[in-house]
Amino acid sequence: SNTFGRRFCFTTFGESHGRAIGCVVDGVPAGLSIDEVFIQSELDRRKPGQNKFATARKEGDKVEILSGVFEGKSTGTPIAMVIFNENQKSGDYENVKNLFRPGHADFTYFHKYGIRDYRGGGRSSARETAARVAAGAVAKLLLNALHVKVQSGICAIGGIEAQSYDFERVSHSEIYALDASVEEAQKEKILEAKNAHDSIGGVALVQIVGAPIGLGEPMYYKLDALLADAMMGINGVKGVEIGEGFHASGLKGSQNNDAITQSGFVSNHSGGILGGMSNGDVVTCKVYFKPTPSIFLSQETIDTEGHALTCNLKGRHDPCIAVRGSVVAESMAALVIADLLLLNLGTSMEHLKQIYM
Ligand code: FMN
Repeated sequence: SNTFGRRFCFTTFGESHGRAIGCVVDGVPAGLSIDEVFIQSELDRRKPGQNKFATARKEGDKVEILSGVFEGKSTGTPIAMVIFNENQKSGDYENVKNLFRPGHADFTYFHKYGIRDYRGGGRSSARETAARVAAGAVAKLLLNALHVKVQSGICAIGGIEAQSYDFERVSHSEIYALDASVEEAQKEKILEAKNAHDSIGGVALVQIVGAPIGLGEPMYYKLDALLADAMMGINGVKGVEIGEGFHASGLKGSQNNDAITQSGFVSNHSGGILGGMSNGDVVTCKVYFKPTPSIFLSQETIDTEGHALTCNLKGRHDPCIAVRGSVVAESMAALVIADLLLLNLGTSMEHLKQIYM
């Protein structure tokens, strides 16, 4: 499916080297101020070609709203947005059109569908994630109106981990680093990989601040399950941790439980989620990105007819997808919370009476 969400949901369309990409966001309540400058600024954070730590593909990523907005406000009808592709270099992909690039979706797309747009990875290209960021920006507008904040940044690159998290500095960092004390070493890791014609993995941290208690639907639409679904659905994401995450499996209950006092939770190992529902504390989620599959070293592969080949890639690629990926992860978190906020409305008679009586 190309659709995500139940009440606040979106569908994306488009390929990397097609005419355009875009999304249709449905379920946006009427009367939300749609700040186009803000939506564009979110796309600008994800857009390629901004510095030596990202791909050199230059895209303006100018978003155009086609429907669902009148006199600056949402009308309760589907909001369609389009971003035209500008800087495709499809010639770069001529030599790989019949072969399977290692680490890419070529192999599985070919076997599943028997046909694929090989130019720039087609639909499997992370170019599609620009549409998610556009949809996420609308979700963020809704969250802003309800005083819920979503923030993200890079906590690790190539195993170099942040020791502290400062979300205020992320927008001033070329790699969206959360910790100034390791930023240079993290940048060095990226450049080292890039100069060796290779790539490197990394980890983004996403936080949701100010979410009310009770977001998440037991049993099968839990907040943690939904966040994992949203994050694992991002290209190149191979792991998601909530709160203490994998580390909790090595702890004792006495170390991992968050004691509760009259003034709230003493710690936040739970990552703000208990029983699949937000507990009012900061929701924390770590998103693990693999290294970019496109590297400029010779690799072994086969073609669509099964012949053994050496794969030598051309083109322009992110040396570390986690950096721009962190913006996508933040957008997906906003989309999850917007969906759950709307789903939560029918939870109790008290809610319903507040709305209808
Ligand atoms: N993969 C590349 O080979 N080159 C890129 O320049 C590239 N840029 C990406 C940018 C972002 C923001 C994200 C989230 C991913 C990027 N990827 C890139 C990753 C691929 O899209 C992804 O690894 C591929 O589709 C295979 O899917 P999988 O890794 O989820 O299995």
